Amino acid sequence: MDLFDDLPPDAAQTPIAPGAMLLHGFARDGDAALLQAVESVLQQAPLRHMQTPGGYTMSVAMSNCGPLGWVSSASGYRYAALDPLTGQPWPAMPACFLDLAQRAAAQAGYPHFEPDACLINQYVPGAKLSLHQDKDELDLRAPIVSLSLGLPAVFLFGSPSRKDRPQRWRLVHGDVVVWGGPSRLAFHGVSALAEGAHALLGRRRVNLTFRCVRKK
Ligand code: MD3
Ligand code: FE
Repeated sequence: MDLFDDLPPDAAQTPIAPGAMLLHGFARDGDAALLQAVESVLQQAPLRHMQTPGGYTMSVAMSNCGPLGWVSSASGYRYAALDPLTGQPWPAMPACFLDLAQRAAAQAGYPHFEPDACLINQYVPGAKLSLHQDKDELDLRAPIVSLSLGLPAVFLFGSPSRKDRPQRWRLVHGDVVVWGGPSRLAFHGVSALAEGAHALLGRRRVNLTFRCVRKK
């Protein structure tokens, strides 16, 4: 059962922690256009399973759009202007991505959000993301905006200290979360995706994260 089933799409928002706001179903209306833009980006910059510096292959498949993209390899994590797979710049950020990210950030109290990177994560059942911090971005005053599409996921949200036990939040299709202020450096991750099929995306979950990497 979904507690918010009988609310209009933009009526509900839940504070997760200081600086972190969950906007329930914020992107549900534009989902078809967003998904079409995702597929167009992925045609130019295909999903790939990156290596971690520790020598593992990530279960989440990734790509990027916008001026900078997050890449991981045996030599470390970094943001890069060129896709190492194609040697080309990452595809431009689709207008509907930027519009969604800016409207969500403004709704959560960040009116001047100008992301220069968008990481695309694709999960199939069983894929997961271990607890980590996102701290490769130079502008830590800016929030990160995340959009979930497709199968639901259990999102793990800890504090800026790894020792606290993380909270669990269920993120569903169309949910947008804005992570800023004291939450910006919190540890977070995603539990192994459960089996299922989504009406629009099928057997997968796609997550977009909008980031400000360069200082403004
Ligand atoms: C909280 N992605 O790409 S989105 C990531 O669902 C990442 O694919 C997850 O963690 C996913 O780095 C979670 C929510 C999220 C993203 C970035 C954050 C939460 C965050 C940065 C700081 C604090
Ligand atoms: Fe992250």
